[in-house]
Amino acid sequence: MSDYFRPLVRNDRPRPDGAVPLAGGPAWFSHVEHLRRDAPAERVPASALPGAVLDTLSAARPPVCGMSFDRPRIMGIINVTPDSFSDGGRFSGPARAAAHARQMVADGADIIDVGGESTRPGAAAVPIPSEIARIEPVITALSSAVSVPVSIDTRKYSVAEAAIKAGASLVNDVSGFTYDRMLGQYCARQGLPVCVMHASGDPETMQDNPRYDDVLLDVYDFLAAQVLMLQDLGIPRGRILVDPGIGFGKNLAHNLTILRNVSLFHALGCPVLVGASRKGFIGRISGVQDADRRMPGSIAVALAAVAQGVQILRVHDVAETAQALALWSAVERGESDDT
Ligand code: HH2
Repeated sequence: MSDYFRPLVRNDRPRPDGAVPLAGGPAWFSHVEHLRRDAPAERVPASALPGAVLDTLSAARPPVCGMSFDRPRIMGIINVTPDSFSDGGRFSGPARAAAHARQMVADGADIIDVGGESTRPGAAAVPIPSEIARIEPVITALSSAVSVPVSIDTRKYSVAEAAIKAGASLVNDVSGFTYDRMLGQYCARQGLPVCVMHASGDPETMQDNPRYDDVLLDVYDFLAAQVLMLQDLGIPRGRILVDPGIGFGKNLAHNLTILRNVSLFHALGCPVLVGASRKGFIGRISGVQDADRRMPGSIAVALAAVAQGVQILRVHDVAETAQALALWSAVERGESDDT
């Protein structure tokens, strides 16, 4: 791919004549940034875009797991791992996980993401039987405890299969369907929605000097190729979420470049998910070493992402994120229960 089009997303009202809705949602754009690897970026009006690009950027995204994308959605995180960087060990066991999930839903979570393998930098792979033993009873408990969909955060087909049988309904693969060839095939056979995330390298080594020609465009090309691969397997674009993978084989400058330009990923025609919650770059910039104390920075990043039309935020702090989104929407878009 040689031409990339990043919508310059706006949220203010009223929309001017010629404003194009972004992904059929409340955000809009009238101009895009035309990016190329071998030429400076140019600002061009939306009216000058090739028809297919304009259609992809503006078309409404179909609901995924019953979630429509007319407002930002919150994915609450439950890690049933002893070693996750922020909540490791805290929610292991079905009863504690179910209580936490119930609270997250009451606080505004639209989907709960359960993971049984830490993917923090330096983490070692977990054997499949251990990962299944961690997630299966928790997903079974969550299926009756909460009314929202549950997703399984795994790179492995056998783990996904056990999770789906236990009641999960979306597969979130941080390897972008590169780790286990059978996972994509399984999701296609089962008609499951998926989240395809970019990672450079595996968790054990991914932060050892990550390099890109152009981080934004390289991540975009990877996701574009994986979306095509998943479509070839039989998963329609409308069932695919895309995620640039903040912190996965990316240094501080890489993370910031992606976040600053995250609206580019709307050109893939799929809802965009961002998971920045409590991650290391927030600690680097804020000087806060304790991951549990990075909620304010996480919310700042979440709001910057929704300002660029990101549809799903993967977060630890659901209540705080929901409150921040409600206020942001009320101020920026004039949307509140009282209007
Ligand atoms: N980040 C983590 C895990 N899964 N999935 C998606 N789609 N996007 C992400 O950014 C993402 C993810 C890592 O964060 P966390 O689950 O909090 O920690 P750990 O991997 O240590 O369990």
